[in-house]
Amino acid sequence: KEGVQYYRLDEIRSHDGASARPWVTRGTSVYDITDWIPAHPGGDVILRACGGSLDPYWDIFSIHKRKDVYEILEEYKIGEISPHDLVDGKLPAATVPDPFIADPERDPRLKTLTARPRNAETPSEGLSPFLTPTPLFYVRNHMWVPPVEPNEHSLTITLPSGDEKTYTLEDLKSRFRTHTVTATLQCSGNRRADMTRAVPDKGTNGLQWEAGAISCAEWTGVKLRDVLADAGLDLASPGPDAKHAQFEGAEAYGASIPLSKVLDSQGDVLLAFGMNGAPLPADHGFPLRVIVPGNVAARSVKWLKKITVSDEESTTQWQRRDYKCFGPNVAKPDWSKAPSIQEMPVTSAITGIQRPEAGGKVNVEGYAYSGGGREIVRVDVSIDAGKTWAQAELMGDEGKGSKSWWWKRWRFEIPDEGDEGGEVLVKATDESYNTQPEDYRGIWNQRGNLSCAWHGVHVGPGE
Ligand code: MTE
Ligand code: MO
Repeated sequence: KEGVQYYRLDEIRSHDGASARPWVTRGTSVYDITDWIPAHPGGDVILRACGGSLDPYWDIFSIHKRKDVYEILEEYKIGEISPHDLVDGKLPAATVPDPFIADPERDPRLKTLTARPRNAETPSEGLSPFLTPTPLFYVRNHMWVPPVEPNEHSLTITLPSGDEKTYTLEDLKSRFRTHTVTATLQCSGNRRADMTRAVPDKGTNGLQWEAGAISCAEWTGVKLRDVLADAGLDLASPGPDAKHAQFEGAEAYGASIPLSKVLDSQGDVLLAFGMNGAPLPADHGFPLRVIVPGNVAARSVKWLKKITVSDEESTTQWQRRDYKCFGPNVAKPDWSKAPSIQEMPVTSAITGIQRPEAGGKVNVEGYAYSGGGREIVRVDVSIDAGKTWAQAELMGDEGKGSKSWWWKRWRFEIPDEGDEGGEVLVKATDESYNTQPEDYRGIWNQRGNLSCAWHGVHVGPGE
């Protein structure tokens, strides 16, 4: 074509995320996006695609597949990929990067919702023990598992003063006291499918998790407050600009928590390198993640690279948008008007039903959990639609940590299920006497967050 500038793939590759002028391709077009990067709403994540094709990334971030985004990109077009590098007018598959190259093999027993990125819930058998077997721990990845070299991995901490300090993994392991904390992680979308079924006229947006976007493990690491003190933060008077601890993962995910949670000597916020007595697996943040016990799992940032102590919350969409709740009447939320979810409300679920071979009693079991380290004090079960209740037996599990950061397992025997069986309902109460709402109409929100109404499962012959 007349006047078209063509570029070879070798040259495009040299304009990667580390170069002075990063380029990307989309289809067969080439763009110099140097001037767009500072304005990119998703931040630096776009650098990952530079030097190659945007297409596999836009397949993940499907938000980009819109006319206005295409138009913005067109402003930066500088030419076309040379026909010498195309086969049948297209880039050969081998030259298109696979963002998921470092994703590990997964246990086939996990219940997969999406494979790329990996989102999978713990199956019933994994919800039964107090500590979830690591291969069955639920996985919630917004993007790919970032490739990391443990020997090269480091953590940089920036304080409001501008002071910066970088730690290798070895520094963290050798220079600080190691602690082990038992903590349940729960996704804000756990049990979203229940809300969707209960309010079918409105539905919810997001992954349709059943009751398995929750798991419990023993985490080993060093206390973030110890490391912040070493980095130069005055824990007793951190100053007016020290309000939030922002965390960044190696792929692009980020979130923050109030600094008060870190400073609390009973807050138990860990920089964790161990899970259930072994190194963290790739899916759960290898080699380093933050564990924020008692808070929504979205704050426990995996593949941790950077911590910034700041006067404001993390600016990511995961802090400022997605993980918030609004009234059931709100269709288009003003995101700035609600606080980010941190401590989650009390919830419970039925996760297993064991029926004896010939008649007899039916054993029902499940979990109950509350945020903020609030211990579960009671689990109530009803087999007559909530007219009468009885108490389930709480298992005596005890974890490690300053507060009750872990779930409580419970079991209940149904004396006689009758000929037809029926619905078993469960609700839990925490130490602050918070309890679960009866149904979903009053807590419905479009994102389907904090879906925590009474849980019901049909139990009966033939189930
Ligand atoms: N950290 C990074 N870097 N990337 C992510 O996608 N997902 C968050 C949180 N930390 C996420 C992350 C969310 S929403 C949840 S629920 C938990 O990780 C899930 O932790 P898990 O995969 O170890 O169960
Ligand atoms: Mo989550």
